[in-house]
Amino acid sequence: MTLTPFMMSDKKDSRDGESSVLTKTRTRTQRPPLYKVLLLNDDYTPMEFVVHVLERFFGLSHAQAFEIMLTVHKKGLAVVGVFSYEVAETKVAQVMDFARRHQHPLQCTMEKE
Ligand code: TYC
Repeated sequence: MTLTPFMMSDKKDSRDGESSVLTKTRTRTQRPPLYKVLLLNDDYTPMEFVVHVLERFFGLSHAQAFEIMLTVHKKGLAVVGVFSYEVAETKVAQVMDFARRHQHPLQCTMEKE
């Protein structure tokens, strides 16, 4: 028998009676869960204050901030952004602290997407 480079041995299978099983492990990429940050309407927080909050903590333009503020005002709540747990938690804490310091009842919460 002539041996090609791929057949460096003429033995069929040196493992006596053993069958070979090849297993492939599928590695699934796990993306971190995302969290929606929600702003809630109330009757007392001034519209301009909410617009300012959205510009300051969510990096929105004045026009985007005004639009989202109006959605909250009309519908009761709106998603203002989607973030990792840690970032969402920080945004909620920043908004709640800022509102409290200005004595406005504005509420901001987060929920898993
Ligand atoms: N409803 C408030 C008002 O009429 C405005 C407002 C908008 C308050 C959005 C909270 O998340 C809010 N002054």
